[in-house]
Amino acid sequence: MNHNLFATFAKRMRERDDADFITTREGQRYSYADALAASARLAGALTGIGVQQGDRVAVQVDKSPEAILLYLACLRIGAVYLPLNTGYTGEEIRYFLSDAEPALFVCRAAVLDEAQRIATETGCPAVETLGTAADGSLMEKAAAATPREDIVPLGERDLAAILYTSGTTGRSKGAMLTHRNLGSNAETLSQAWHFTPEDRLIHALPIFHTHGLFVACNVTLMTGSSMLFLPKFDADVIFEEMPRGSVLMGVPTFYTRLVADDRLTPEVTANMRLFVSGSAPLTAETHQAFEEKTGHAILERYGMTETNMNTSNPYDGARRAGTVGRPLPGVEIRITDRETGEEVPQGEIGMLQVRGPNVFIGYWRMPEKTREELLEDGFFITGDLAIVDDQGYVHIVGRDKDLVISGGYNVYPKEVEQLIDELEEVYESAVVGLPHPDFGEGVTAVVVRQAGSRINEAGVLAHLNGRLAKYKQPKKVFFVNTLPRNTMGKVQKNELRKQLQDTYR
Ligand code: MLC
Ligand code: AMP
Repeated sequence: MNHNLFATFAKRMRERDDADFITTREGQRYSYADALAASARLAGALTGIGVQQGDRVAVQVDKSPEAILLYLACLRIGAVYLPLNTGYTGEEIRYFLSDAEPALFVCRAAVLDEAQRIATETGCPAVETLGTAADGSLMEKAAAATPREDIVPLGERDLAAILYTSGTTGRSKGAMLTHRNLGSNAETLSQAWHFTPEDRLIHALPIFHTHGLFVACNVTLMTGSSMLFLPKFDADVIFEEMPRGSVLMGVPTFYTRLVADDRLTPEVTANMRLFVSGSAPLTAETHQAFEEKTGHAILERYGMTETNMNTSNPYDGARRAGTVGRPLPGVEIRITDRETGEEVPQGEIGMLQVRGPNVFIGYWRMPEKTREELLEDGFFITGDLAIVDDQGYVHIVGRDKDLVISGGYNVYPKEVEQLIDELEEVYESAVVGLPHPDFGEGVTAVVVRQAGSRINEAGVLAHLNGRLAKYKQPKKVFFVNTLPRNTMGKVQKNELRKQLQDTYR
């Protein structure tokens, strides 16, 4: 049996033939037949460039249908797709390329010179460009290439993608996801959420993370439904499109913005059958306000880069505010004591661990990190604290990892602190997430100056600019004389969060 996920997709794509796969408001349209043909041409281009089975293809491009076709082309030939946030700076990209050693880096034309320089420095042999109007050197090569209609036979553990996720040490880890990981989750979700070929997903998420790439696109491909690709979340456009859409997937910020808008009514959402939220906690208030204004209960689910989706509120049945629902079919969870790893009694808070065909196979070239987090019995330690209630619903009550989630993007404080601490004028710093009305949590820095230093907020931010993606940069910088510490000398971030809790309210 060929475990190549593309073999599963191709079967459905052939059945759906001339039906819409991806459309845009600018008039681009790929039917499933078009997507099959275009992915074969792109696969031919990749082969011509020298990309072979198992090679990584790093991609930092603006959202476009062609980026998804490139993802499909990689699957087709067994290359490993490595999407990168468009916000990453050159310095961040240098790390990813040197760690992943891709055979090809696909970038935006505007940054080609810099990309070539970084590729040379990191030993990446090829750089191509891809634009948002089906343009760029990669598309030119695809037009001239001999299409590869074959689908490379693959085993269960062959990699489909590597997605980098930041770590508590400040060094990003590449989560290795297999064809089986992605395929099993797409199949499970399409059934759990009752997807049919008639669905039209309003796709406003970025396509370099699990949510917008795998949850949204793989579920669509699995069912042969269609997606309207929007460059980004824009409430005006969402309101215009909802009467022609059936599903919206979003991070909580999408929903807090929609709820705050007078245009949110039962009428405008009448054609929609499902609103999914995830990637960060959706507050019970937003859930309730959305239901009051539209009659739709948002379906909240819980996942991670390493695991794809683990739990989901039910399609039929109570979608309970403040919970992430029950484990998806095939996914096992257990709640354990943080110190001993033993399971705690039902109803008690503990570390959430998950196991299933959705769970990744390890961190790229980090066997020790993998052993720390992926246990021998197959359970993965999520770093999330949870309880399971008497009806089996999981409540995520906190995080054991030092992580801020801002508008659905993860920011590891360590990475920001290390950069701030590089400044000679800074003695030390602590970065925390504070309640933020729009982003859920706002990245905030608390800095202790060196004696005699006068560095201010602008000085700190200037140092981060260009080194860190914009969304990781603090929204505010505070200066204090000392950081609160416990008797072990550890900075008490809880204390800082308490003191500064009203900063953005
Ligand atoms: C943009 N900015 C952000 C930000 N997004 N700052 C902090 N956090 C964010 N998430 C910056 C901009 O650069 C800008 O800075 C300013 O904030 C205001 O921008 P905006 O125009 O209001 O933002 P917008 O473009 O509307 O983007 C907000 C957003 C977007 C929430 C729509 O960030 C988004 O689409 N997030 C989705 C992230 C996602 O897909 N996560 C899934 C991860 S997968 P300035 O200074 O230039 O004005 C995962 C697993 C799972 O977690 O379970 O799904
Ligand atoms: P990432 O590493 O970007 O995949 O982010 C995964 C993390 O996002 C999880 O470990 C959780 O902390 C958080 N997360 C995802 N979905 C939810 C949710 N519905 N509720 C609370 N936290 C969530």
